[in-house]
Amino acid sequence: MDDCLFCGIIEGKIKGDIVYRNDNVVAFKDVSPKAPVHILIVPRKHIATLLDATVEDHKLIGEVFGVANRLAEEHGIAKSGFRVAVNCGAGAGQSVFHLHFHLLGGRAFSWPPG
Ligand code: DGP
Repeated sequence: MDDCLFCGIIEGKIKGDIVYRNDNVVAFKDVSPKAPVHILIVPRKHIATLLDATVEDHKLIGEVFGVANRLAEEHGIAKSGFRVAVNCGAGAGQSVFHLHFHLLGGRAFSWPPG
């Protein structure tokens, strides 16, 4: 999608610190990290929010969690614990409307999140 920031990063039109890519998913460091490890795992397909994902997207979303596990291992946060979070909608804090999964680790997290 032309005016989408994350589509721009995925397509290489906008700079991003990419740590992983395959045919379906791209992962890059969050520009404003909230933890020592903060990576955004983003389906290449433009889906605005989690609510917009269809049954056809469920396999893709499953793949995202596999990528999260892999990146957690690679970035040394698998054993200490990590969080995968999705903000769905502005009310939940979503600011970029291209579905993405936050992979956070490297510090202790409280629950519930603020
Ligand atoms: P959310 O608030 O859940 O929609 O998360 C959006 C995240 O995207 C937020 O943590 C900051 C990050 N972000 C915003 N602009 C950029 C950018 O230009 N590059 C990168 N790498 N991350 C960005």
